[in-house]
Amino acid sequence: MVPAWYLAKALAAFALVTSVHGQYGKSADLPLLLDATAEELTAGLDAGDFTSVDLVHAYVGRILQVNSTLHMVTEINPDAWKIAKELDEERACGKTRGPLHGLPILIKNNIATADQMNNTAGSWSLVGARVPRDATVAAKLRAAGAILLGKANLSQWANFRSGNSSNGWSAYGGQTYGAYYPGQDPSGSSSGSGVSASLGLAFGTLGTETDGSILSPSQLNNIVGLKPTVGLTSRSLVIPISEHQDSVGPMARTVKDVAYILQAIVGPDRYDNYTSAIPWASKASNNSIPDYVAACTLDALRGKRIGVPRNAIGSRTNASAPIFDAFEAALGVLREAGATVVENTNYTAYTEYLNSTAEGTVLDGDFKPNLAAYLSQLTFNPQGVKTLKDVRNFTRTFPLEEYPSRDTASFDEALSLNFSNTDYEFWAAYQKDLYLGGEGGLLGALSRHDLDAVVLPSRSASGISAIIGAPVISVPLGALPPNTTVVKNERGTLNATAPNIPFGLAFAGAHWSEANLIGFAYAFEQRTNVRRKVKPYIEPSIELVDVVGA
Ligand SMILES: *[C@@H]1O[C@H](CO)[C@@H](O)[C@H](O)[C@H]1NC(C)=O
Ligand SMILES: *[C@@H]1O[C@H](CO)[C@@H](O)[C@H](O)[C@H]1NC(C)=O
Ligand SMILES: *[C@@H]1O[C@H](CO)[C@@H](O)[C@H](O)[C@H]1NC(C)=O
Ligand SMILES: *[C@@H]1O[C@H](CO)[C@@H](O)[C@H](O)[C@H]1NC(C)=O
Ligand SMILES: *[C@@H]1O[C@H](CO)[C@@H](O)[C@H](O)[C@H]1NC(C)=O
Ligand SMILES: *[C@@H]1O[C@H](CO)[C@@H](O)[C@H](O)[C@H]1NC(C)=O
Ligand SMILES: *[C@@H]1O[C@H](CO)[C@@H](O)[C@H](O)[C@H]1NC(C)=O
Ligand SMILES: *[C@@H]1O[C@H](CO)[C@@H](O)[C@H](O)[C@H]1NC(C)=O
Ligand SMILES: *[C@@H]1O[C@H](CO)[C@@H](O)[C@H](O)[C@H]1NC(C)=O
Ligand SMILES: *[C@@H]1O[C@H](CO)[C@@H](O)[C@H](O)[C@H]1NC(C)=O
Ligand SMILES: *[C@@H]1O[C@H](CO)[C@@H](O)[C@H](O)[C@H]1NC(C)=O
Ligand SMILES: CC(=O)N[C@H]1CO[C@H](CO)[C@@H](O)[C@@H]1O
Repeated sequence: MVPAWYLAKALAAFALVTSVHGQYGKSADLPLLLDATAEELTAGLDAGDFTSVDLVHAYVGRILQVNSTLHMVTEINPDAWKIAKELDEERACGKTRGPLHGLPILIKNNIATADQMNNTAGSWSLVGARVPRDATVAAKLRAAGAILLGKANLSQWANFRSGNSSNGWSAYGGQTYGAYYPGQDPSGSSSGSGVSASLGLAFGTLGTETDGSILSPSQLNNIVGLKPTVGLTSRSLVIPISEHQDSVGPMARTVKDVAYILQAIVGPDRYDNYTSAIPWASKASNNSIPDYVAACTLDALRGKRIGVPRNAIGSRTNASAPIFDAFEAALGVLREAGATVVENTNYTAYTEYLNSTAEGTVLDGDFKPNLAAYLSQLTFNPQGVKTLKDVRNFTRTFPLEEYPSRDTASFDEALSLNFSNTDYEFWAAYQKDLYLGGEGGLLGALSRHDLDAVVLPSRSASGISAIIGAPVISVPLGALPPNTTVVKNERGTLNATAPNIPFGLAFAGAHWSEANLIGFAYAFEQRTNVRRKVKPYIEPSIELVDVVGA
C-alpha cells in the first residue's frame, strides 16, 4: 500500500543528513520522538530547530523501521511532504493556525479523507472507494494545521465482522502487534492508532470507539485515550457501527496532547445531527467551548468526589492481582491530590447489565442502516457494495478476506435481526440501555453520591458508559510484572497476557464532562508518570537529529 519510492525517499533523506547533523550542533536540544509532546515540538518549530517537513521525514522513517514487525500503519499520505512544506511556509510568514500547526497525526483506517488515501475499515471491498469530502474530524484537523500523515490499521470493521478473528487484524492491513512484548495482542479496534501513538510514529492519533475501541488499545499500549460523549465529535464519513454509540476521539502519549487534539475536533456539524446536542454549541450558552487544555491543572482533583463502583470492577485473582494492587495505590494518589474517594458507589443494575442483550440489539439494529448510509455517500464504489448483505457476500467470496477461517458472525447476527433502528423493539432495547447505564449504572451512582466522576481499572470502564454515550478517559497505570504467565488470545495467534503489557486507570463521568475528566487524568498522570517507566521491547531509532538539514 506504499510505493517503493517512499522508502527510497526516506532512506535518501537519512543518508544525506547523518553527514551534516553535527554541524548544526543542535542535536542535544531536539526532542526525542518516543515521548515528544505538542508543546515541545511546537517550541522547536517556532525556534527553527526543525521543520514540519523534518517531522514528516522522521516519523515516516520511524514507521518504516517497525512496520514490517508490527503492521500498525496501512498507508502513508503521499501528500504529507507537500502539506508540511506549505505549513512550514505559513509558519515562516508568522502565520500559525493553532497549537496543532505542522504536527503530523495518524488517523484510524475508518475515517475517510478526500485525498489519495483509502478508507477501508480494513476490507478489500472498499479499497479504491472515493468519498465526496473529508470526514468532518479530518477536515477539522487539517483546518487546525495538523498534517494527516497516514492511516492506522484496525481490527477489521472496527471488530464488527467476526466471532473468531483477532484484535488488530484486517484483511487489507494484516495483523497489528503491540510493542511491549513479542506478538503482543494490540487490543482493538483502534489497534494501529494505539501502537503508533505509543512508539512516537506521529505526534498523536485518532481512534473510534463503540464499546472499548479507544480505551482498550490505549491502556494496553501505554498511552492516554479519550472516548468523548457521543455527539461531541462528528461521525460524518467515518465508517460506522452504531450512531447511538460510535465516537471519534484522540489517542496520544500525554493527557495534554489528548486535550489539544480534542479541542481541534469537537463541535457541531450539519452532517451529524447528534452534534446538535452539544450544550455549549448554542447562542444561549454563548458558544462557550470548554478549554480542554486549560483543564490540565495539577490541582484538578482538589475537593472533587471520585467514586469507586466496586461491583463493576470484577474480583481479584492471581492473574489480575497486579492490576488491583496498582488500582488501590492509585486511589491513594487521588486522595493525596486532594480528592475524596467515595467507596462502594455501586451500580445498582450491574448484574442485570451483565446479563442484558440490549446493547447487541442496538448495535445490530444500527449497523445495517448506518453502514448503508455510509456506502450511499461514496462517489466511487469499485465493488458496488451498497448494503451489509453485499459486504458479507464480498467478505465470504474474496480470498484475501480469509473466510471462513475468520467468520462473519457479527454480520450474520446483524442481518438476522428482523427489525431496524426505527422499530419499537429497537427503541425498547435502547431505553433499557439508558436505564442500565443511567439510573441503574453510572448516572445513578454519580447523583446518589454527589460525585464528579468514578474511577476504575480501564479494562472495566467502557461498557456502562458506551451504552449511554458518556465519556471516559484512560491514562497509564502500570504494566504486568516479569513473572506473568504468557496467555494467548483465543485464536492462538497473539500473546494477550504477558510480562510488561501495560494497563490503565479510567475516569468516567456524565455526558459533556470531558474537561473534568481531562483534569483528573492530568492530575494523576503528572503525579505518577507511569508511561515513562514502562518501556517497549521494540522501538524505532530514527530521530529528528537524523533528518534535520536534509
Ligand atoms: C511495511 O513493511 C513492508 C515490508 O517491509 C513494506 O513493503 C511496506 O511498504 C511497509 N509499509 C509502510 C506503510 O511503510
Ligand atoms: C489506495 O489503494 C490503491 C489500490 O490498492 C493503491 O493503488 C493506492 O496506492 C492506495 N493509496 C495509498 C495512499 O496508499
Ligand atoms: C508469544 O510469546 C511466546 C513466549 O515468549 C513466544 O515464543 C512467541 O513467539 C510469541 N508469539 C508471537 C506471535 O510472537
Ligand atoms: C438531521 O435531521 C433532519 C431532521 O430529522 C433530517 O432531515 C436530516 O437528514 C438529518 N441529517 C443527517 C445528516 O442525518
Ligand atoms: C452569555 O453572555 C451574557 C452576556 O455577557 C451573560 O449575561 C449570560 O449569563 C451568558 N450566558 C451563559 C450561559 O454563560
Ligand atoms: C458494592 O460492591 C462490592 C463488590 O461487589 C460489595 O462488596 C459491597 O458490599 C457493595 N457495597 C454496597 C454498598 O452495595
Ligand atoms: C494463587 O497464587 C497462590 C500463591 O502463589 C497459589 O498458592 C494459589 O494456588 C494460586 N491460585 C490459583 C487459583 O491459581
Ligand atoms: C438473565 O437472563 C436470563 C434469560 O434472559 C433470565 O432468565 C435471568 O433471570 C436473568 N438473570 C438476571 C440476574 O437478570
Ligand atoms: C459476491 O461477491 C463476488 C465478489 O467477491 C461477486 O463476484 C458476486 O457477484 C457477488 N454476488 C452477489 C450475489 O452479490
Ligand atoms: C472460525 O469460525 C468458523 C465458523 O464460524 C469456522 O469455520 C472456522 O474454522 C473458525 N476459524 C478458526 C481458525 O477456528
Ligand atoms: C510474581 O511475583 C510476585 C512478587 O514477587 C508474587 O507476589 C506473585 O505471586 C508472583 N506471581 C506469579 C503468577 O507467580
Ligand atoms: C502497508 C503495509 O504495511 N502493509 C503490511 C501489513 O501487514 C502485512 C502482513 O500482515 C504486510 O504484508 C503488509 O506489507
